[in-house]
Amino acid sequence: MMTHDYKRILVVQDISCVGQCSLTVALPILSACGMETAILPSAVLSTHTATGFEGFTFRDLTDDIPDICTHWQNKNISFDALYTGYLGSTRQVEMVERIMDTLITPGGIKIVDPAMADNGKLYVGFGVDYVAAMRRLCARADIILPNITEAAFLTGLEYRETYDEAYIDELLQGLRDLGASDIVLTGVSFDADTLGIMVYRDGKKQYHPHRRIPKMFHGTGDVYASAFTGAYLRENSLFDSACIAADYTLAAIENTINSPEHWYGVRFEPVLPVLIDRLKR
Ligand code: PXL
Repeated sequence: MMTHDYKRILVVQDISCVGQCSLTVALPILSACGMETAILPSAVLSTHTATGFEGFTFRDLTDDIPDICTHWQNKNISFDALYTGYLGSTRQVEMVERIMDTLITPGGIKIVDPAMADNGKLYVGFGVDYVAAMRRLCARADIILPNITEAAFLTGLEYRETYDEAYIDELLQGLRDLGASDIVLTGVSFDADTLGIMVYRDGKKQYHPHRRIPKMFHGTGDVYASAFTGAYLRENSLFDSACIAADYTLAAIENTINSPEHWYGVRFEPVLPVLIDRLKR
């Protein structure tokens, strides 16, 4: 029997038609977690923008957003939570700030994945103005989910591949100084064999280490953030949600690692039961 709250969440991200990222990841994962999922597509791309898909199409939907939001307001449509990922333009980031004020019910959770960079580099198409706008959005969020690269861009601190806990503390402090509240920092590694998640809330840090898989997979940030959002909205604690999402993402990677033809994303769908089994009833 279904006992949990049935929540309606608004997800703002692009549609990458092929490539297993953003909305094609968020929708199935949040549905599996038992949420009603509404979408605001930020852009439509033929594929994602990573190496291997050169020549992708890109239609920015920024100009459609004000009318969509006005229609929703006229129909008294609102949302219990907001989850944002890859956005199509700097102006759009500002529009999402307005959505936080107008379309999310009071007390609704605002989760921002500042999906804009990885491995020390911004994604193709993003520049310093986008980073500045994303800083403002992160300041308004309840929970942000940056990786180390994104945290470095947001704080203006140097990106480092090897570091100690003092560097992580500096990143967390820098994010706090921006105005960010709860922080889930992904891809944190203190030795060669482990990777993990550092969770920060109310002056307290908690680390969830997990096995490091020596290969990068595209779209894992979106799998992680979507699973985290689903687990958190199903009333798991911040730390438990971070752990559940990490374990699920790892299962998706393990389900892909022996399929070299699947280079563009992770095969997360067949392992959805791993996520569902961990959610509170
Ligand atoms: O996974 C993040 C992401 C989302 N959407 C698009 C992307 C990327 C990462 O490269 O290109 C279009």
